[in-house]
Amino acid sequence: MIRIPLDNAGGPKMQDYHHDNQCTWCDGCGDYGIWTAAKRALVELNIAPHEVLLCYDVGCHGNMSDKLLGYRFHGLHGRVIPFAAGAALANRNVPVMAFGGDGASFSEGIGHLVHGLRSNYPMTFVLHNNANYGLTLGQASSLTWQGQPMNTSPNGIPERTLPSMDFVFSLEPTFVARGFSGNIDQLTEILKVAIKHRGFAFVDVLQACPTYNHFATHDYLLERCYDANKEGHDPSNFAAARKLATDSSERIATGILYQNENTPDYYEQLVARQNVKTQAVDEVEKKDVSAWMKKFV
Ligand SMILES: Cc1ncc(C[n+]2csc(CCOP(=O)(O)OP(=O)(O)O)c2C)c(N)n1
Repeated sequence: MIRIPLDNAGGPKMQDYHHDNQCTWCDGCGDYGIWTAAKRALVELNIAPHEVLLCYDVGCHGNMSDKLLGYRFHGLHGRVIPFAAGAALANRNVPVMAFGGDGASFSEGIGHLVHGLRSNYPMTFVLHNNANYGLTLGQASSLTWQGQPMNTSPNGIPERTLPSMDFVFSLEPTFVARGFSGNIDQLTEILKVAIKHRGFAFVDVLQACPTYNHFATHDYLLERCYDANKEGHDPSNFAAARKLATDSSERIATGILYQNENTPDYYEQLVARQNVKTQAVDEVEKKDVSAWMKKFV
């Protein structure tokens, strides 16, 4: 069911974000759910495609850049956070969403994730967590369960699974949420809050990958995921949030796990930008640097 609020009758519609490009995702891929929730969240926040920047890196998830309109940047594998952060700091009037896979974000791009979290850049980061490297045909990522047979490691990999949520919480995040690609209603609500967050919003989305992930399947997630907010979890309680996020042995807590709107974002802490009315992009101008260059020749 597509649910568009009546009060945005004159605002953007779901179809405004639609592109006719054919989807390359497999049938049953969780990316369909994330795509729909992202579209719905933007529409329900009355954000039109020309008012948002959507950033992607290489991966199955990155192919969403062909399917979801908006200003889009599709960059290198694992590098989505730096270029999205740069854009978010250059123009604070445009909300920035970055989408990354678990392979890229917890291996090639893990350094960027560290600095995204500690810097509290004003942006939303959506982790497409299918627990494997999907686009390159199902290699084990650092979030694949240890010992799980995968395409290039039929005996499983010896490394321990990276405790991603414990790692994220160790960096004192200001916003952590977890969604499930099979619960589009809840994910829409999570993304709406994340997009409005003051700093770096980390949204872990557990997603089905029917082709390569035969362990945390759609049914497995459906059975275990529950809405922690509906069960009374208070997102201002850091210790409780960390405990809920990291203990998924029996049931998997989803929803807004931690939210702190009191910490200034990176830009707000830049002394040089205080009381500056313009955006950095407004200040771009051509300068003649030939006199300075002469010093180097
Ligand atoms: C630095 C770098 N490392 C590896 C690759 C090859 N590569 C491209 S996509 C991809 C898999 C992406 O997996 P993930 O980030 O988990 O996203 P998914 O496809 O599962 O959505 C890999 C390994 C690359 N392009 N660049």
